[in-house]
Amino acid sequence: MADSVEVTAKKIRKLQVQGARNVAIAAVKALQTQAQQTKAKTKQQLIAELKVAQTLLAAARETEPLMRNAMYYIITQTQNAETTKIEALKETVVGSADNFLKDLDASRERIAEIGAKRIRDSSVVFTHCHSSTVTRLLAKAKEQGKNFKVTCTETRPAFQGRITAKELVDLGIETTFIVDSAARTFISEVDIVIVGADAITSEGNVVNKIGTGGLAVLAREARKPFYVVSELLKFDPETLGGECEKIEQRNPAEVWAEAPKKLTVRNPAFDVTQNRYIHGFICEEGIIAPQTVMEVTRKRFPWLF
Ligand code: RUB
Repeated sequence: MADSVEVTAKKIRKLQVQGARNVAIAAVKALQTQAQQTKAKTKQQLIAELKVAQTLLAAARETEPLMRNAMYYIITQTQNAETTKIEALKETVVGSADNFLKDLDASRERIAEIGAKRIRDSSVVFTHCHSSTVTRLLAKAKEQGKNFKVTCTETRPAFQGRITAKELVDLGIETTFIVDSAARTFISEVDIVIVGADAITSEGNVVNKIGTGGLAVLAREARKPFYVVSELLKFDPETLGGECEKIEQRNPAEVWAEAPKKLTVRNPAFDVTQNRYIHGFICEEGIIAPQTVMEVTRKRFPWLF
């Protein structure tokens, strides 16, 4: 059985589970565990329990709409189930969670297939942070026998770029590792920039690891195409109602543990990349323009709106 809701929330908070997709998968599995272990006797009690879990998990990282959308889907399926029998409802939670995870896998595979076509032989790809979706796309291109190199940033302060670098080296991809502030120096040597996403807004902007927005501006200046790979379910429906995507502010000690007492250290986890810097979203429906993301998402996932 997967970790409990409490253990999962703690792991997510501490970045032991990181990346939007991995966070969502962990949360979905935690809801399954909750349903399997529940002592609830009525539908009302079970739903109430799931909602407490939903609040706890969502608060573990606030810039993760994929996790929120996943939990919303599972709980809504359970609420809408035409039964009050507790065993059947538990099965609904587990079954809809399994379906969600299966679809998520299929989406990533489709994204990898579509995106791999943009990796040309002898090209250099630039990426930032660690996105399991980007890694899968690069792995797919490598499986297809393409010969390319990757440059990746270390991604201060939590060094997720090291995860990317290790994965790419293990895949046999020639990889160059640089400090974040060297991005401008190396951007002229690359052919394409590909990053992941944590959130997509109704305007087609992207929220991703801090530094992504600056990288997009650099890519524009250097005339390099900048692509975002993302499952459409990273779309945040709340942004349609006027809410701004909340940017998680992490512990300043991650930046400098022994900082002087009177120093202000700030540590936002993410930033916003505006749609005008994005060549395209590589998603499960194809490569689409930022301005169309909301409509494409609405068509594929009407339950989200
Ligand atoms: C990770 C990050 C990733 C996205 C997409 O930030 O910004 O680019 O989450 O990842 P953190 P994926 O390490 O703070 O979670 O493609 O795996 O969903």
